[in-house]
Amino acid sequence: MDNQQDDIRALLKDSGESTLERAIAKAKEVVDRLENITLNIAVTGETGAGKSSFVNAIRGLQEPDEGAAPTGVTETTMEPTMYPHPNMPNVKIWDLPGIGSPTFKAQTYMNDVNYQNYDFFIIVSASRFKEDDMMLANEIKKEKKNFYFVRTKTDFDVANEKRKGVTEEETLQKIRKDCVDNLRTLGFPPVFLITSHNLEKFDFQTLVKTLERDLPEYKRDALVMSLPVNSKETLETKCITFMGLIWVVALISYFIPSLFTEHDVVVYFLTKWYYSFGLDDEKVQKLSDRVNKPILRKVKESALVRVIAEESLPTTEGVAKPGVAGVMEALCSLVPAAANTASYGVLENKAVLLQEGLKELYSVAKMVIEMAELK
Ligand SMILES: Nc1nc2c(ncn2[C@@H]2O[C@H](COP(=O)(O)OP(=O)(O)OP(=O)(O)O)[C@@H](O)[C@H]2O)c(=O)[nH]1
Ligand SMILES: [Mg+2]
Repeated sequence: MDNQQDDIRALLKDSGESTLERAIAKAKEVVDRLENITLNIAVTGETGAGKSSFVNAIRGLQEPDEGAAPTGVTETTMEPTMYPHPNMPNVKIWDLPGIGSPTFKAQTYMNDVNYQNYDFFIIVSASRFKEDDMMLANEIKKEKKNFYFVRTKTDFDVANEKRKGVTEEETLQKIRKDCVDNLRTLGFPPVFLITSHNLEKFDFQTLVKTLERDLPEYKRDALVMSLPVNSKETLETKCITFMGLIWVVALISYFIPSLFTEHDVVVYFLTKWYYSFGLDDEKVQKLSDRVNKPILRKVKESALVRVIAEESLPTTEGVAKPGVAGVMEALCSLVPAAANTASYGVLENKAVLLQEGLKELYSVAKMVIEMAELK
């Protein structure tokens, strides 16, 4: 009993509330928000700039993956098209038609694309930003929404210039200067250089950090959760965000498990984190193939990963639904003090099991990054 009191005190401390009732109410609020929050990201720019490729990249997809946006020289985006995130259907990335196309004139563009629907805009260009891009930025500003200039296909310029003996650093500097000069009438907004073919390179991380900084807290968590894992930094940000939810999951799981009628709360969240860390077979296999290393085999050395993978059946609703018994067993084996699955029902063990489960998933995901030699 004393242990349980200590444990409640620890959970209360993490919740920042003074009473158990208030902490439980706050945990419920956090879960409601996490489950129901939507994040709508608009991607726009002129025809052929690379909008659809960027939409795919931030969803961790590329053609010909199922559900990827069509790309290519003739695949013009004609209507605002919504692409849900593969594991988080509430995160929606909108592939907008290019501004200035015959049906989407600059003057009426914002209304034509229903600007109110979006949390922020990414304005993509593969060269200099044009008059239309700047006009759009001004319109977005008037509506008090945020916009971010993304200069894509940087890989292409770097490779071209390299052939002429120009270093990568010099090329990046030249593009940056060119974009900044070009956008001076807007007060020198930042420009993020990226390539949709490889988000590990150039400024993608800086873009993500900027978005995180600008978004309200609850939207930020949805963004962090949905990001493809392509660096240690992204992985750490995810892990810190999930660690901050342990008190929430532990309290809900113990006091109001009925909140999730169809799921065990602990298993549900661990499965979400497993997907968010990019540990599902499909993603790991793709990476294994890309870098030609047996990463999937290594990942399967973790009993927790194995059991989540074996027991989960991906659904179109997003997160899959693994059986509880196997996951419990794998979790308990990570915590010597909770050597049997009966202890799973005890409040004082919930937070410990969750924490150890999260640490295990994090360390496997870190190993994946290291094997794939991503930074
Ligand atoms: N090298 C390189 N090619 C890219 C990049 N992004 C897009 N492309 C290529 O550029 C072409 C056009 O890309 P899309 O993503 O279809 O461009 P879009 O803006 O959606 O085009 P529309 O829908 O026609 O307006 C495709 O052949 C892509 O493969 C990139 O970052 N690097
Ligand atoms: Mg397109």
